[in-house]
Amino acid sequence: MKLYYAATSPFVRKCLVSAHELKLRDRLELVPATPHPVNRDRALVAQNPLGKIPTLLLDDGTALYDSRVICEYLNDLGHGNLLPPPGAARWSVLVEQSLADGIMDAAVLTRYETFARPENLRWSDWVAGQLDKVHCGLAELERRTPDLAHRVDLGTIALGCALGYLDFRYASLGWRDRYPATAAWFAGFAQRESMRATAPPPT
Ligand SMILES: N[C@@H](CCC(=O)N[C@@H](CS)C(=O)NCC(=O)O)C(=O)O
Repeated sequence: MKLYYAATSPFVRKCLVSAHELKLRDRLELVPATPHPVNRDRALVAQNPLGKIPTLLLDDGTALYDSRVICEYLNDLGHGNLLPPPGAARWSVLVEQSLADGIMDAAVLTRYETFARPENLRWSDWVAGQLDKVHCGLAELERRTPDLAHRVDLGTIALGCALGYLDFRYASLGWRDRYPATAAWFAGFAQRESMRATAPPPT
């Protein structure tokens, strides 16, 4: 299987951490991609019309996207338990994944606004709105941390990748001061082999 990827993408990292946890990492061939909302990577668009990573190309040519679908596919392939069986616990994990994906979306969109968009077209209120999503998301995560201990599933993996991305791109946010329970949980989760092996490159 080929995974269209960039080492900086938190959504790709979700898939790679899942693959590590499921002992499937060796089955993935990484294909570097250069996704961009304006200068679209046409080789990637040929597999995924949205031109986004992660995109997983199966051996029979089927393309799977986005990260949620890929993680669920890997979990099925590896007969894993990254998703609980149908019921309340599953909905909770899926909401945590949505919360984490939303934080990552807001952070990635802010990055595009501040680095990809020409300076004269930038809108500071829009950036402030996205960063408010990040903070409201972190506040909700802080309330949920008692439920996260000792869990490795698509909820905790996604949340770990969201926090890792904030450290990578937004170290100046200083989120640990405002969300100490989250910081304590992440200190342990970030030490997992799957997280260490997929850390973003040094800036
Ligand atoms: N919902 C998607 C989001 C993926 C995403 O936004 N990826 C970014 C890179 S981190 C991307 O490919 N952006 C290119 C674009 O927006 O056109 C997922 O979960 O995979």
